[in-house]
Amino acid sequence: MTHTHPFPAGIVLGYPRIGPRRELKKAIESFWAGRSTADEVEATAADLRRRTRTRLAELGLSTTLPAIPSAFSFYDQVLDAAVVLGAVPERFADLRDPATGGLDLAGYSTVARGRGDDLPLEMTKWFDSNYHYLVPEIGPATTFSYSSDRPVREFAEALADGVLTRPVIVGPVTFLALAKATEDAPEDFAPIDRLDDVLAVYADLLRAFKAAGATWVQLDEPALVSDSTGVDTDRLLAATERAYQVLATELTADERPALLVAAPYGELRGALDVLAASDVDGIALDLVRGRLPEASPATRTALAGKVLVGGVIDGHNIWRADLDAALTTLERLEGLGAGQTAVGTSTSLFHVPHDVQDEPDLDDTLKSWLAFADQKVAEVVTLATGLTEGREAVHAELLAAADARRSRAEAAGVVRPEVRDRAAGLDDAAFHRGPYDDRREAQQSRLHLPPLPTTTIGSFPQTPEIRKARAAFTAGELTAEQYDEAMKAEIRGVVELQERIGLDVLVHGEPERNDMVQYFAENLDGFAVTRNGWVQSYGSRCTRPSILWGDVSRPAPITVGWTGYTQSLTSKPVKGMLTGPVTILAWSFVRDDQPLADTANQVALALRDEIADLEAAGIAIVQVDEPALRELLPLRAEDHDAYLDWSVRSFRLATSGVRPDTQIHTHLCYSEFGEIMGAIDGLDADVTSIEAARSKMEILADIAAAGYPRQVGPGVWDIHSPRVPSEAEVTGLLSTAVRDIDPAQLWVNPDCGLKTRRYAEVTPSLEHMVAATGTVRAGL
Ligand code: MET
Repeated sequence: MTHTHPFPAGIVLGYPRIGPRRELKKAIESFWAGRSTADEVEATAADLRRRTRTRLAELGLSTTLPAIPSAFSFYDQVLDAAVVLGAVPERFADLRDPATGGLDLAGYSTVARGRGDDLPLEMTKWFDSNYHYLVPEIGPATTFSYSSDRPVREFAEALADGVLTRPVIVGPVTFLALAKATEDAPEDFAPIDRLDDVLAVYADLLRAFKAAGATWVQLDEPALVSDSTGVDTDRLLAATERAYQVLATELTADERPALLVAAPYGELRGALDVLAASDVDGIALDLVRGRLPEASPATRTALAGKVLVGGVIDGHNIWRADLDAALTTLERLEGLGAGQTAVGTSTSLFHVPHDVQDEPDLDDTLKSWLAFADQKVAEVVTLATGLTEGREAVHAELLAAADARRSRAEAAGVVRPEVRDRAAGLDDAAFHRGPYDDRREAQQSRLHLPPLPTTTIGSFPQTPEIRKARAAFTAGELTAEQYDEAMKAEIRGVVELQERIGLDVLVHGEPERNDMVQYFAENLDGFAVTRNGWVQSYGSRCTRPSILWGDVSRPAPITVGWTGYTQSLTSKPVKGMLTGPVTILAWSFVRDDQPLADTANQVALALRDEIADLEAAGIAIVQVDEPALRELLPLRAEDHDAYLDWSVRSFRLATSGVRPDTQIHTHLCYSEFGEIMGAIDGLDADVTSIEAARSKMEILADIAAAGYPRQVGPGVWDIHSPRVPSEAEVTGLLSTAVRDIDPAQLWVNPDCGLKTRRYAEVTPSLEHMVAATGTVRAGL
């Protein structure tokens, strides 16, 4: 019943795995490219794991109690769990080792990345983070067997190195809640139906950990804080009860390590009572996103035999914690009477970069307000000391944290009255344009576009030449004038190509942008950018989120020069290209000292000014990209309306300052249109482009059914793969489209920007798109 193994006073739920210099990314990409062997990648990975352990120990985590997580992954933790369970889709069955059922590194990579017509596992967002996991495919016929001892070997490797770690694996309920049913599964099948079969393998894994000497294992169950996984709450709670009946009770405490169930990203609510009533040995709560629980008397009694980890250090953001407040929260958590109260991070630290001390370009004052992963580990250690030895023991650290917060609150630029006054003085009119019908007419008589106008989403290939020029400019080898000239030459090429192909609305191709968010961050006040602040987005892909630390304003026009130059080259309309406020927030580390809605409106006002300048420069169409609109949707349905309300308002604030004859476009990427249809309508954009090629335009039926009145550009070319769609294929998609919705509402464009593609794919694909449009137009 009670945990028999000692638990440390402070832990982190997980740590970045990509390496301070993206060592893992480089190693695995070189393996994929055939430049290194699997053994070489394994050696790099083992070295990285060892350095991580050493670092975490140096920072003060225990090496004799399981404070340090063993939570490595070559690609994704959900894929790792699927591999342990042997749950690899049928189309990859040949990759499995005939003896164990496991995958070698090449096979594992193939499941993650696909081969030929065998599509990889689908990728989707991990809770409300910007990390993407691979979606397991589970059907009635999926076989489960303990197929990979890799996690156990990694635990043993650490132990042999003198460090008792705590293995971390995605828990059974979350694994199944995040899985999707295989295509051949009957309608009424859900992956969670397979719970018992999966539990049998988890039991094998736990026995293996025990045999290897693990004292505690962490099972990550973030599905328990969400009502958006597709499994309804009652089913989720029943599955939780069953899962931990099997793993914690039926598998006795002698047969397995102690179990810590971690629930990052939100509040456990009813699931806390279920876990408390089970025989799991510990529960880790996210006390950054969630409130302190009001446990029932029964739950309090049950907690007396358990470890409760208070996740008070934010794993999601990069600000130094208010240690005093965190300690108070922990003291109140102690009041729940758990057998032991420990300190933790709210989530794994893999959402934040490694080390703020590794940022030579960041301003020292700004640096003093920040905590990346290593600083957060130190915060956990401080709080653990405070909790066990009393506040006095960490007096100096608490004071230093308070000083940093004071410095931040008072610093120039954090609060700028002129920015605040402008936002406070907005009236409702700032969020509204005139009636759509009037706008449509005014825009048509200004633009004279043919039916089914053709365009692209903005970016053209980021060629090696562009990257080289940017690197040379950053290194000081090119002057600003030379760099400008290189970009202009690129733009001329992109314009010529679009004119030759015969597109109706042109773009400049975004050669000057390293990244659609960082570019704006570099050009707005209130942001800072990092040099080494990489975080994993998926697989080997990393992003370097900017830091939004102060009140935002636009010191000077940003895109007007480039867009105006482009327009001067052509008589076709050129579409101005901006990133929307929600996406800028979603893909940055955002200040935590004011509501997101207020921050979004500051960004929106800066964009509003930019759009006004574009309009004044004669630009008739402006696209404001919001691919992250759906991404920030809260995990609990009850919070959706409030989020959609402020996010939609910020878009409208950015875009409502224009004349009726200026056309506003937006691009949303994802095809999950249905559930936020109301919000999309609320954006009031004249034209909305969306991803639709993979789902064969299914989305249009929903749009028609909803009576959506404005124009849409469903993507006709899936740009995520190097495949070139044939003219016939695009003609087919467009023929469906003109049947499903009024052709007067329809635009023709690819699914997304073309920056990751090569011209060898872009040129023929766009040619096919334009030719197909001609055919379908002729039939209208
Ligand atoms: N305008 C951007 C581009 O074409 C939109 C990208 S959305 C992820 O690259």
